Amino acid sequence: MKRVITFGTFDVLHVGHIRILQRAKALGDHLIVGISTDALNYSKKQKKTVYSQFDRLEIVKSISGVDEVFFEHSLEQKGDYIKKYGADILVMGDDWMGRFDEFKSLCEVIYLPRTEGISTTEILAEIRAASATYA
Ligand code: C2G
Repeated sequence: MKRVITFGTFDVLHVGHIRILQRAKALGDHLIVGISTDALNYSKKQKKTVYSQFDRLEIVKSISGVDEVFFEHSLEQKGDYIKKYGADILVMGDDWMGRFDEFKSLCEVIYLPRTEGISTTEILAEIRAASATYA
């Protein structure tokens, strides 16, 4: 039984999020997903998410292949989460390349290529542009 852990904000869920969760699950048998809280996300990106942490957690929990979800309160606690959930593999998108190598002492660390051409930021920009057009 290989336990895989990954983390994210997963705001305005899109195919890039879905694919990294599917590929993470394919590396093991049990997928655990840490959802960054609204406070952590604000501290990281200085902007509010569109969906609350509770909605983002519920949405990710409903994705087939996701076995467990929890709230990620700080980037610094990753080692504790890896130990608490007994993860064998930490998976992140390659936009985080090298940032979590320190955890190679605890588990395998794998960076997967991001899905190009889609991001929550781009989606929100398109919606703003569209609403300006039709306003
Ligand atoms: N992702 C992807 N392709 C995209 C967009 C995102 O593969 N087009 C991946 C990211 O690389 C990340 C995951 O989807 O592994 C979640 O992305 P975000 O919701 O943007 O989360 P992020 O801000 O990277 O938060 O502890 C780390 C943070 O919680 C990660």
